[in-house]
Amino acid sequence: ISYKQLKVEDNTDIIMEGALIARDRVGVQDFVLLDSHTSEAAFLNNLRKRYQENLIYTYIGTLLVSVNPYKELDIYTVTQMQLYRGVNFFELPPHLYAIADNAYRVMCSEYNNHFILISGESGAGKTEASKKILQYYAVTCPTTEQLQVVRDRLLLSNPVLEAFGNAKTLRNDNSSRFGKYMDIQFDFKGAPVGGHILSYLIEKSRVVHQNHGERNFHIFYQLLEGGEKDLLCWLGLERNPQKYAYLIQGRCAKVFSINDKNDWKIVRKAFSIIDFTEKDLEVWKSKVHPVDGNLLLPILRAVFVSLQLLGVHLSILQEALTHRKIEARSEEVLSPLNVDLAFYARDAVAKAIYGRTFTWLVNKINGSLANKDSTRKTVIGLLDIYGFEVLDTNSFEQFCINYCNEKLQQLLIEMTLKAEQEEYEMEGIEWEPIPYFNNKIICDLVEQKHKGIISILDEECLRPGEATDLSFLEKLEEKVGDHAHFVTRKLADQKTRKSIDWVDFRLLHYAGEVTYCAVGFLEKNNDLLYRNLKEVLCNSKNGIIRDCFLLSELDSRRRPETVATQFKNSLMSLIEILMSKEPSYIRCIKPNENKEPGMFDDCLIRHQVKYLGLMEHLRVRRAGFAYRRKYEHFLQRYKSLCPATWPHWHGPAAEGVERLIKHIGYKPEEYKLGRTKIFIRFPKTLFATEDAFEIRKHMLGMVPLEACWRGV
Ligand code: AOV
Ligand code: MG
Repeated sequence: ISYKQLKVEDNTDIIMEGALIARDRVGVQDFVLLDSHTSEAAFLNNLRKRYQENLIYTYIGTLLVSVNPYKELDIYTVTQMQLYRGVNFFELPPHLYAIADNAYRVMCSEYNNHFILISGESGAGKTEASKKILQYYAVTCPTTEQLQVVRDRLLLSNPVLEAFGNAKTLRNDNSSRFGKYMDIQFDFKGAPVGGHILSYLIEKSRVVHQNHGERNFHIFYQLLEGGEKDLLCWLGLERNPQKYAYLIQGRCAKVFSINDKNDWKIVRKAFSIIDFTEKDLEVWKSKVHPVDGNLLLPILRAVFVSLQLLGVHLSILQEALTHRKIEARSEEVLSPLNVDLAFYARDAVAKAIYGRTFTWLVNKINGSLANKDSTRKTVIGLLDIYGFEVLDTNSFEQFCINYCNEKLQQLLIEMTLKAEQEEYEMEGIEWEPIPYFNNKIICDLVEQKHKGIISILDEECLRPGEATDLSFLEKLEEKVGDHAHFVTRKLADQKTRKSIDWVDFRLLHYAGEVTYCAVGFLEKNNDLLYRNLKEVLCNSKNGIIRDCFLLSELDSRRRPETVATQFKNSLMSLIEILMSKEPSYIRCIKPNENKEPGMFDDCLIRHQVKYLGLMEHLRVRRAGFAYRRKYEHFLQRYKSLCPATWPHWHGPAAEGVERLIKHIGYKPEEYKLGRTKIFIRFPKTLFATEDAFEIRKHMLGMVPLEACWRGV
């Protein structure tokens, strides 16, 4: 089949692998081509038709909409990858690979940085998409034997981070419980030469508590199921997860869709490739002597093993877990903890160790991905973050996760809907404004200095002993009670009919209403680890624990930033990183709540289409232009197509472009000339120009023709 045959024309049938598939059955591959582009019903209809034919990807211009198939599809093979390599965006059926390839090619030709933002609610397919994109680059980018190590490390960083950072939730059996932004660095030849990962707020409360039907992080179950006998013996662990209170609160240690034993093998292999030394791996072994189970009561045995693993003395840890050091008139007094507080202290230690070891792990991976040579590199960033989440009981963690999703939605609005319209205005292109919901108002409600929910929460955290979760709730009512997106029981009657508990507050998020239970907000935001426990960990004999708890922390008298504020700041800097790069977007949709293949739940999907702003996006896109480029870039690329501009054009670039497009015969309805850019309405106009350019390159002896057609 020839390359040309694969070309998909507007509204005509798609010829794919020799088979003619009627458009009626499979819908259109770009929503922009729908006859009735303003109708939500037509939009859903198209999405449904395609989904039923296993066509899970559809474009809105250059944005990719993906619907989770919940089954393995035969579209991620190496052959498929090769097919998409170097091919113009709209010439093949929509795919993640087209998005990945497009970002890559623009990066190589314009030498700029990119990111791919993958968004959607929990279980919609973000993590799978990000892994598949990484695989695509690993397979299709040029590499050398030397660079293969980097490639393997990039790929294998995933199973390690997933083992420690993902867990089974009610929404998703492999739910990301941390946010991840990964830069893949490329050299001037376009070879991946390194990477860097930023991680965001891991949900460490899961270490000590899981809701019904949920699990702790995968790694614990993998270790118990797959860990070698010697290793478990060293760790003083038994295979049966039922023995461990931290692992069975959700009552589902075993999950049908997960093979913990196998996953453990992958993680172990990954560790060796990611350059973990045996010394690092001693996190599992640190001088623990096998414990004779017959000699000790189980509880004492557990304490004994923990002590050795943590590298601390029994008496010191015992005291730290049962007492609190209080400073009174420059004297330190030890005050005993009651049972509840002692449990609290124990949980706080477990959470702190897990959270910080996770950061240590990310740093370690970054060390192994780092490219030390100083030549200039370009990057493609992949953002895969925890999706919007509504549970039966929503706590501080959901508040942070949903706030993060609000921020990403805001970024998307800023960079697409708003930017698109502002650009037309700036460029002097005639334009009918399209209304859309801007969720900035909700972001402000959460993050505004002094007035936002996070500030109010922080203020309450500054009043230890006096403030409670309820006083926080009262402050919220007082300060943001009249905000259109905030509801409490006191205010519920005026704003909503749905009942609400007296400890709850409700936020009307862009993606729907979420009721948060205020209980635990103060404690989780403070994230307090008693000083004497910190001292114990800072003085640990275990190198990794010491790396995680620096002695310098003990000297600092400064109050550490609260969890929410740290998170807010890290998101702000993430947004800054992203804003400086060229974006591509993938919007993932969850088709049903049952994780079931083939089931297209109209109501659920309509809701997502709505809050993701896909209709607005389509309207903007439909009314707009598929492609735009600065005059200088456009002229530089295509100047060989016109005798007046080849080999050099000495006048202003805009005039050069005008001469050029007149020469190649653009019709007036196909383009518009702005102040600094040319705007091209239809992809096919650009394809024709690209084709002419490829042939011209061949004629000029720059490239053999086969390379132009990429071997098809
Ligand atoms: P998420 O990343 O968006 O949720 P995942 O990417 O983990 O969701 O997808 C959830 C599950 O859906 C996966 O474990 C797969 O079983 C299935 N799935 C997703 N995409 C595909 C695909 N392209 N092909 C086949 N199966 C797929 V969260 O991390 O919960 O927000 O925090
Ligand atoms: Mg995920």
